Amino acid sequence: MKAIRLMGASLLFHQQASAQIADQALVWVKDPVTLQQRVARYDRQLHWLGSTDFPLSTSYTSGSIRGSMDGSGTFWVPLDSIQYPHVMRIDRAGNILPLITLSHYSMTSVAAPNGDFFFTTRIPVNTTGPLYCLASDGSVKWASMNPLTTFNAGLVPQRLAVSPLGKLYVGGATQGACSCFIDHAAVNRIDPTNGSILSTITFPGLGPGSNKVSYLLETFASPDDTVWAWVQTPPSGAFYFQIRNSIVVKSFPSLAGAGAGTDAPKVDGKGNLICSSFPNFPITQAKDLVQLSPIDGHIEKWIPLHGAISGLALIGGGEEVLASTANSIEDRYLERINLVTGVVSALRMGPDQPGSVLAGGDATGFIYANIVNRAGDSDGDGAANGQETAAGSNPFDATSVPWGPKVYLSWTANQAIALRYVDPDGIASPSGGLTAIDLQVEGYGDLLPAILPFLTSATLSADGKEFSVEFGALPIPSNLKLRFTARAMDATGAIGSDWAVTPPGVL
Ligand SMILES: [Ca+2]
Ligand SMILES: [Ca+2]
Repeated sequence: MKAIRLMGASLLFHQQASAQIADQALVWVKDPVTLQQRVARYDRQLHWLGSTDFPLSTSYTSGSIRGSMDGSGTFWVPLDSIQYPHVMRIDRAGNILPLITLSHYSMTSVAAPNGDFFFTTRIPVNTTGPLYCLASDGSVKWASMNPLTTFNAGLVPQRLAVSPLGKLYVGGATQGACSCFIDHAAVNRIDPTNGSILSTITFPGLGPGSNKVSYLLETFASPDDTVWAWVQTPPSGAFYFQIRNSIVVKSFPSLAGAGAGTDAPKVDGKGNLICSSFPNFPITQAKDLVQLSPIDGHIEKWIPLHGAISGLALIGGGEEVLASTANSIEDRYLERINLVTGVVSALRMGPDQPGSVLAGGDATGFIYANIVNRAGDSDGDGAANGQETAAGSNPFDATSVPWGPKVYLSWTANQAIALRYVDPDGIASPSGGLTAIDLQVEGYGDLLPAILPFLTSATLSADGKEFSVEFGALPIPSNLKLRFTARAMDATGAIGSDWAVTPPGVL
């Protein structure tokens, strides 16, 4: 019961240190009448931080834009416009930096560990343009058709992935050696310094007879330096193929799970695949968040959301997901899911945020920490980004560290508040155990002292590393629509936190 005696110690908590990459998510918003596009920024708890109009009116489908984050928190955006051959950059305060002008129309992007960016392009509409390599100052290092020469099936766009060790892959469609007009998905490994092809992997389909058509739907990187290819193989569904260097090391059927909207699945710090539920087109029907095992593709988690998923991004240490969802033009949400507890908190988007869709690619910077710069320490807390995402601690918050405490907040079926504290040092360890806990209610302060009389259970795990409490029969009105934030600090000053909206969980 040591932790219980520590209630009311919230003054011990200090302000979170700021990292170069802000803990926020970028959301595209588009006016359906004027087509004016803007970017809205939201924090981890779904507070609106600000909006910035795009400098150009554009006419693309906003959800398809896959941007990439750099080490300063600037988001590099291929405009995917047939009007403007520009790459747009948005800094962490929402400012639009000077546009970068290419000779072709950029479609999708990926960031590399050395600070370079790769962009696929087109020469308007259905003709593939060169693959571009841009330096961190926006200058063009090289632009070449060479990486794409094997993709002779005439389809755009190509898919891009860069592994944590900087291996560059581009995927597309080829007619294969038979030139028999049957498209095969293919992935080329490319020399990132000059665009030459190092190897080619093709993925024949599984259809009956000579119908071996297959389509590459996505490529995306994993923290273990592999890259996934998600391949549709009509009529038998889809498969995930895991590529290491130039070899397919594993494949399994896609039991569920697709990209969200037109974006790739996301990968957490342990390599799990986080995606939307529907296994095939039309993927806009997917209303459930799914976690797949990278071992054999089995479904580890299946969490219903409030609408069809149009965008996904991991945030914080990767135990949290943000999703944009919609049931109609008007009925749209920005949702936050705790993957450990399954608790969903949603913000219903107002009419002032038309067409809201989470930015594709790296909308939060999590991919930067988990894939692009695993060796870096973006928040200066002494733990490398990759070490933090592997442990589920926040690479952009110096108070959140792999050896620090965690807390998980949920409500039971009868609406008792359940708090679970986890500390790898041991909950009661004098050197690293918990020293303070609180339960902040937005606008009201620490609720923990007030609910102490309602404590109905308290359990310390046998190994002393987990402590669970429940507060039942609380006089809390239903549908309060308040954000609750539970925090725990340990003897080293490390802080773990979780938050949720009071049931039923929609703001
Ligand atoms: Ca760190
Ligand atoms: Ca950290």
